[in-house]
Amino acid sequence: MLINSLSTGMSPRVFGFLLSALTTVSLAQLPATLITNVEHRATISLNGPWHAIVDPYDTGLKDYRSHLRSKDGFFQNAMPQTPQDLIEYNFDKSETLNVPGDWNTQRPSLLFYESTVWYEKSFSYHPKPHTRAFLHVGAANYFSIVGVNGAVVCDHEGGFTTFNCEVTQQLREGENFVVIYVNNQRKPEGVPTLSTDWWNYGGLTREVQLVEVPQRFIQDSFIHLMPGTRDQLAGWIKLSDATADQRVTVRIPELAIEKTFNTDRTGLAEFSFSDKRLQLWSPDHPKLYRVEIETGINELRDKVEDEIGFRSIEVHGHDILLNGDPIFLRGVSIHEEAPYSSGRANSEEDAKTLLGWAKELGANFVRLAHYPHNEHMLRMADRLGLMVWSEIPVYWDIKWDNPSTLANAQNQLTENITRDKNRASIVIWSVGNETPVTDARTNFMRTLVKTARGLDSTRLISAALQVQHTNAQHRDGTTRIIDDPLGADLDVLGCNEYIGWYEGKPEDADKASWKSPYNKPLIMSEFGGSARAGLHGNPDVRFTEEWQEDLYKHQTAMLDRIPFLRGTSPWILMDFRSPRRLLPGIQDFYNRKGLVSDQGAKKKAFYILKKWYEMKEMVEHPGH
Ligand code: GCB
Repeated sequence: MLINSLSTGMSPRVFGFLLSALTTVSLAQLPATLITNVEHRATISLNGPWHAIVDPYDTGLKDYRSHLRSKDGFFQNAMPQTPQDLIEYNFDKSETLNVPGDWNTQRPSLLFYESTVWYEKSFSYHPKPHTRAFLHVGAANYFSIVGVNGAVVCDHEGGFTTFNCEVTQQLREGENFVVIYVNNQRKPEGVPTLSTDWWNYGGLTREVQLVEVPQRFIQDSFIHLMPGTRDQLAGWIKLSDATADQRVTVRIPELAIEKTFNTDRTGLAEFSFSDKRLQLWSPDHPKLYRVEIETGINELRDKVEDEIGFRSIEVHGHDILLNGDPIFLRGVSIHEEAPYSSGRANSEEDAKTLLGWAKELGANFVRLAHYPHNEHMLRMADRLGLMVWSEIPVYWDIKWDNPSTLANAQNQLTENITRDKNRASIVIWSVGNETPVTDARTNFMRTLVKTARGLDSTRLISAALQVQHTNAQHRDGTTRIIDDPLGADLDVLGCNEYIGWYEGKPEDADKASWKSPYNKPLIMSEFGGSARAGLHGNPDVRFTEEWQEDLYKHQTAMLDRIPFLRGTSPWILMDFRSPRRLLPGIQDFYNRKGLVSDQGAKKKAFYILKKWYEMKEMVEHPGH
């Protein structure tokens, strides 16, 4: 959580209360300092090589005996001034790691490393008059502390969300340095907790930049199609200061729209207006408009632009409606893992490859599992016309009773929604995956559902549930019942099932039928099985492409018989690294459930799913 905040001149609680009643996205819980749409701001990149000190004992942070936090630590980036000085670290003489990038795949010795690395980068800077500067970190897994020129400026918990801290006061003319402590130790109370089925990549895994803004700037904005309408836009613009009567202009040049609004005393300008010429965003027509927002004059002038699509997403009984029309979500799940090279994905190129494969599969939907992905993915999904399920890493069995775990999950959810709320592609916020049903868990998850709804009432809320096949309560002969009590709180039911892999044989799907007590759409958010690309044999031999192919044949036939099914996101697009997958010669630390191997080879099951999706599309749009 951030320890640096902008001054609004009002307590965040009061400020939030004033706004929450008014807006579709409530600002009540938005992180006070997060600057959004950084892609379109004036930035100075700090990407590239950073000096890195591997510090498994936290020597640079903690006292050697008490292990309490020491005063200065390596943030000082100290250098001996005389030959007598004793300083037992040296950034300049330390080897570098590339940013953005996980440390695990940059040095063989760090592949399994789970502890601390200190990053240091020196750069020259020229402070500009009337300009504020923020250090912006795309993601640092898992816990990080940021120092600038020896002063600690902020810390952050959560490995997949963006944060920034103001550094205007710390920066100076000429040479400057940033030191960032990053620790990826798994913690029982963390989000995620100790056990995951993905690699615990550590480091500054996304871009690091300095963002320059005027003294008073456009901190955040949201513009969207008003639910229930086809031509009405609504939203708000939030200035960094709580200042009334500031003029804010919204322009959409392609529609010759120019509207001016005034801020209220909290610095917020709310608006709505309609335009009959509006073309809506959809997978078939991923129309984006350039939207400009401007405020202030002279040195207080701030202008940002963005490419934004407008669409509505609703549910009606078992149906999911996109722009008012029923749609089947033909999807696939994706981890944020780089094609061909492994390691964390973080480039436009990676996004193009991964989402390009999804398109080739015939998908109109992707589930970005199990945590918020980098912004390139969302912007690419906007452009390619892929609907997105976005998720936070509330995964398996976390500390449901621990208030700080809940606060942490809420904060990650809030940061996720804050960064991505203007992406038309996102249609679902998911609050977690396969969380075992207990009262404590359901209360925890309900709080997250409320948080998401409070922040954004324009999207659907879901979670990937699990029907415990071993638990007789959820079965009635061969019928599986989606009776998780959390279903009552969700707009869309997500369900993970592994008939034919963890449970029984692929052909068992032929006898399975599904029931739900809820009058809601279901997305089968996971199903699948493992195959090592290139391993062929009989369909009854595990890990062959033929087993996986056969499984997809039986699965798709079963899915066709679920009357309330409105989407699928099988597990998973591409093989990904996992420390839990130990089988030599087959897994070698990879989860092999990919339809595509980590080297880009398409497995046989890819084509089964592709054929099924083509058929689904034909049924939905005959003549397409
Ligand atoms: C699941 C999890 C996913 C795993 C997958 C598997 O149910 O949601 O994170 O990777 O199963 O392969 O076992």
